[in-house]
Amino acid sequence: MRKALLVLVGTVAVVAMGFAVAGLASSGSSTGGLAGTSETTSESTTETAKPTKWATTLGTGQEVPKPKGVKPGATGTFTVTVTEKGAAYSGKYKLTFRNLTGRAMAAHIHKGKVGKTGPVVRALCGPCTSGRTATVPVSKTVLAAMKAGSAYVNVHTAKNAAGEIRGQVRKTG
Ligand SMILES: [Cu+2]
Repeated sequence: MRKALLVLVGTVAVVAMGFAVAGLASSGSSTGGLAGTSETTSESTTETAKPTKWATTLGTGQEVPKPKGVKPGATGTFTVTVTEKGAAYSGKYKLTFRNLTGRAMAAHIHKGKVGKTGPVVRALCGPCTSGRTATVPVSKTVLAAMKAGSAYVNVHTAKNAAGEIRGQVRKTG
């Protein structure tokens, strides 16, 4: 009889300890452990999606072929912030230019190395006004070209239909 009671008490103690351990484990996992790990994961995902900044200064000297009848001080700037948007990207850009031979008929992002010409991979505007800001889709191809230093922006005029000022896009942030 006494032995049976001891066994019963022992069992209760073990069960109680079991609850205590289970309680610790569950409170531990909700405050630290797993929750902490998943927070870290989502933070690093956010970092991957952090917008990147790109820019270039456009000039007549970088244009290929060499533009004709250019004015002194013909120049421009292009900046773009690229943000991940689902499976694709969007780019908020600003384009400025001055001292061109005429109206800016069009501006594009082209794929091409310094000194080389290449196809348009993103139309920016046409005709264009200096100081323009807009948000456009940026494909993975365009972003890859930018990352590889193989993307340039140029502005076209009637006199220099192939492009009057140009700049190679570089990462700035
Ligand atoms: Cu162009």
